[in-house]
Amino acid sequence: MKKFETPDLPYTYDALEPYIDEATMKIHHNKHHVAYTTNFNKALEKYPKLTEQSAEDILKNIDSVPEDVRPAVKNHGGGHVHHALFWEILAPAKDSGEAEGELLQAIVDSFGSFDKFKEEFDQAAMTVFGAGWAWLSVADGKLIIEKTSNQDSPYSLGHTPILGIDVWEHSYYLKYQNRRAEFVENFWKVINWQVVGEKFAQAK
Ligand code: MN3
Repeated sequence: MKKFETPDLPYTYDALEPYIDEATMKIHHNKHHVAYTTNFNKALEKYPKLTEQSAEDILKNIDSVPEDVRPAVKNHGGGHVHHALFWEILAPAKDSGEAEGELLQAIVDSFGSFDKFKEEFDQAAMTVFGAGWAWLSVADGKLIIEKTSNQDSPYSLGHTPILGIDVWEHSYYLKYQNRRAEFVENFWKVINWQVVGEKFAQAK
């Protein structure tokens, strides 16, 4: 049976400083993400055939996962997939770049302007109640902003997330405590726009 693995970060733990601190990155990647991956694998042990799909496809087909392990697959599989995406769409501030080309055009088409998109995304990130994520996703070829609770996945809604912000408190509390707005604002400084553009090109 295939075992899913926690991917290495494509940069060092301190690479996103001062916007996302080293201590948070270490715990978030090495403890939280590793725990999601471990528990995802554990949940799949009884049904090894499921692992013939990608982790994303398992979430897309969540309704066909046997009921006894479905909650665990949803929570830990979601945690595994979402964090893998999160590390990928981040980059040191000097390498962040800007949204451009087809992605920028689609953002303007969907939201009116980049600033308007940012405003709506921030609003989504700020209004996730409790633990969850805000996403920029592709749904039926169009860009949408959406929120999910806990590790519920856009994939399970038939959407493809191309950018996401983790607003679980473990994602920012060490550095920002209750100041989620400051974390959300600083998130924009460390987005890997090249990767988001590539994800858009694949998903649209
Ligand atoms: Mn997290």
